[in-house]
Amino acid sequence: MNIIPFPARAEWPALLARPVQSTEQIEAAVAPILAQVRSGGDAALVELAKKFDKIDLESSQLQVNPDELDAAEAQLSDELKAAIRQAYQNIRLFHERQKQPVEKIETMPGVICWRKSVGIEKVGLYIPGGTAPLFSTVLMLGIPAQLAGCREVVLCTPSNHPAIYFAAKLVGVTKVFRIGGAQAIGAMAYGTESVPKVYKIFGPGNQYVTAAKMLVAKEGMAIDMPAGPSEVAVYADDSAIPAFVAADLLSQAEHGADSQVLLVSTSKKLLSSVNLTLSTQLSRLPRQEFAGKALENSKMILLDNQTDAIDLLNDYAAEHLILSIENAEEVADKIINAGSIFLGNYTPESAGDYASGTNHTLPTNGFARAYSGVSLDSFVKKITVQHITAEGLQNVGPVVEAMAEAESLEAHKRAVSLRLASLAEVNPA
Ligand code: HSO
Ligand code: ZN
Repeated sequence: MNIIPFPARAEWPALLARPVQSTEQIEAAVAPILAQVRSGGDAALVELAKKFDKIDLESSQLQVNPDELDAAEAQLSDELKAAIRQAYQNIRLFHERQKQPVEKIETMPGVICWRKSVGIEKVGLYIPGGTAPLFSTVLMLGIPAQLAGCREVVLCTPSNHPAIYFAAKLVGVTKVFRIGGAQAIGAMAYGTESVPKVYKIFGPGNQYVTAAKMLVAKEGMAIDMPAGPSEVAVYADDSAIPAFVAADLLSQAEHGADSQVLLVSTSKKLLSSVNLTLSTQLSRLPRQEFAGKALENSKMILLDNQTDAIDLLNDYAAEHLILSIENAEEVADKIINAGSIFLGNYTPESAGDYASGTNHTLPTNGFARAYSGVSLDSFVKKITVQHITAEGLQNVGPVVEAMAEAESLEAHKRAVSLRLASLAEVNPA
C-alpha cells in the first residue's frame, strides 16, 4: 500500500474522499425492474428469475417451504451450528439490553408524557447471494426484529445456503423467498400475491439492490440506511502488532474489490512492517483477487501527532475504526464520527462482524457523521402518549393559549380556552 507522508490538512478532503459512484445508469436499469414487479407481481418475479438468475421457478416455488428450512440443520456441521447459536446468544444479549423501560414524566403537575416502543409490524430483510453467503447478516437483522416484536419478518435471498436457512429459523423469520436483486426489493416494497408488502427494508446488496432501495425510499419506503462499499480505518502505533493490523486490513479488503481500507499512524516503522506482512498474508488468501484490488485504492497515512490522527479519523467517519494504540480508550472518547470502534490488539473487526454482540450493519461512505448502525431502535417506532388532568390543563393551558395566539392560530387557542372556561364554571374561584 502507498504511504502518504505528512499530508497538509488542506489535502485531507481529497485524500479521504470515497470513490464517487455514478448511480444514474444503475438507477435507469433498476427502475423498469421495479415497475415490472409492481405491475406483474409473482409472474414478473418468475420471469425476472429466469432472465437474470437463469433459474426456472413456478410462482408456487418463490417461497421456501418450511420443510426445506427444517432440512437445512442436518446439512451443517455441529461445530458451525454451535458457533451460530453462540453468536445468536451474544447478539441477542447485547440488543436485548437496548430495551428501555417506559418512564412517565410529569413535565408540570398533572401533565404526564411518556413514550412506548412498538415493533414495526412488517419488515423485509435482504440477504445477497454473491460470492459469500452472509448468514451472519441474517442474525444481525433478524435478532433485533425478533426482539422488537415485528409480526411479519420477510427474508428474500437468491442463496439457498443451509446456514442462511438455519439462521432464518433461529431468528424466527416468518417467510423466506428465493428472490434476488432489485426485484426482491420491489417485491417487498410493493407486495405481490405471495410476498407481503413490508414497511421497512433492511440489508446489504450489490449496486442494483442498493439503487432499488434508494428508489423505493424516494417513494416513501423506510430503509435501514444508505449503503456504500464496506470500509475500515485502523489507527496503530508501535504497540500494535503488524501482522494483526495487516490481517484486519485484509479482512475488510476481502469483502470486495470496492472495499476501502485506511491505515493511519505516527510511526513510519509500523507502516513499513505492516506493508511487509501485508503482501505475504495477501498471497495466501483465497479471495486475494478482491483483496488485492481493494488495497489498490487504499492508503497508509503517516501523521505528525495524535491530535492530527484523531482529527483525520473524525473527518473520515469510518464504518469500522480499529484503535491499535496504547491509549485506545482515551482516544475512543475523542472519536465523534465512526460506525463502530474496536479497541486494542485483541479486538479484530471480525469479532464484531460475527459474534461479539454488536451489530455489523453500519453506516458507510461517511454517513457515520449522522447515522448510527442498525440496533433494536431500527425495528421499533416510538409512540408518544400524554395525559393531562384538569389541574394539568390549568397549568399548561395558559402557555398554549399565549403561543397559539402569537402564531395566529385561534382554533388551537380555543381548544384550550373552552376547557379552561368549563373548569372555571365547575369550580368558580
Ligand atoms: N464487515 C461486514 C459484515 C460482515 N463481515 C459479514 C463478514 N460477514 C460489513 O460490516
Ligand atoms: Zn466483514
